[in-house]
Amino acid sequence: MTVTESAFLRACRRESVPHTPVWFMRQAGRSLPEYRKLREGIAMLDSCMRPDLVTEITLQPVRRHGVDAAILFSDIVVPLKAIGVDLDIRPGVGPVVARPIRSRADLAQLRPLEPDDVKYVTEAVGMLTGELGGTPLIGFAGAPFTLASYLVEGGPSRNHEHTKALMYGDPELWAELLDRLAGITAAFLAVQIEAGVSAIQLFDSWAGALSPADYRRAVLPASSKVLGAVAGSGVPRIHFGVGTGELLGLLGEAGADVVGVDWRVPLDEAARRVGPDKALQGNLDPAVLFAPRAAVEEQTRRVLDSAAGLPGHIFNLGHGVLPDTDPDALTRLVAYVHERTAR
Ligand code: 1CP
Repeated sequence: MTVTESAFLRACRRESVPHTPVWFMRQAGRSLPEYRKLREGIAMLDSCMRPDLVTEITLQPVRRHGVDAAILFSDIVVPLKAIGVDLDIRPGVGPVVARPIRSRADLAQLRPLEPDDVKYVTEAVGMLTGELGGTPLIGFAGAPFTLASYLVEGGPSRNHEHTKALMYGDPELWAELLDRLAGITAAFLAVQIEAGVSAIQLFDSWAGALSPADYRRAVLPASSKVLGAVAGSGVPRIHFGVGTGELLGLLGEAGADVVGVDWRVPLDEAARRVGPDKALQGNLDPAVLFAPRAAVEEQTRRVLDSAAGLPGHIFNLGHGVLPDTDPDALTRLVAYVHERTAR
């Protein structure tokens, strides 16, 4: 089977599929013992810059679970690190930024991204497309709002208070910050597409913190710029956020071919909110995988039933795999979705 005719890409294009394709956000990573072993003594960001490690870590969940797509092992802050922003990924915490961006002078940390800044990404994608055969590779980037949250807060944040203070308090500086991030993100996605990824996902993980009116005014223009910049590439664009039930229509409007849905809105209702001509991705609650097998299957059937009438469904979790998830539960889930949906 060619990549172009894979179940995953056919579903992105809303064509008929032999079975519902499945992959998991954060399918590579801490849930896998082979990942933990490989990462021993190597810092997260260092591992992202080593094409041999990136290739091996990306392939691990494909081999183990038989998922229908691979996702490049990287992180949303990699392009920021690549342009020289002083940041680190701390174990058990996440991205931490040395000098948070709060003023116009701080914007000087953000110069445009050149393809040469991320040669290791180009190299890793090249190695992976060789190894993956007919399995599509998904590239990704963080959306401007989610990246801005890390940059303005200086690290992970529950309430995004500094970010919102800037957004409401200095709309001009905010627009400039998001516009620069949109340029960096678009360039980072273009590098991955040029290197051979088959689809891209824009992660606006924290956009659910915003009201629809604020999202439309202060965030959508920048995300549209990113998605518009890669629209002509022929590569499907997945647009995802968490807690975005009230924003699903706007995520689609920003320019997606596939809208990612978390577990809070059933897929049939999500389809009504997103409107026609877009595929959907989701949306099993990642915590369901901690329940007994029969309960996992019951909840999986609920997701599949709510997607039954829709052309274009990619099965996924509503957010990333939780670190303590039993990897065998993931392998069983892939097989179960394939069996239940075989046509
Ligand atoms: O040392 C480690 O192992 C650190 C854990 C880790 C891993 C495995 C981090 C730190 N990032 C990653 C990889 C990663 N990050 C992937 C891998 C590919 C795959 O899915 O298999 C992806 C897609 C990301 C993207 C990412 N990073 C997002 C968007 C997706 C999401 O989960 O919403 C976000 C928000 C981040 C920031 C980040 N990086 C790492 C952590 C722990 C976090 C979240 C911190 C927070 O809660 O704010």
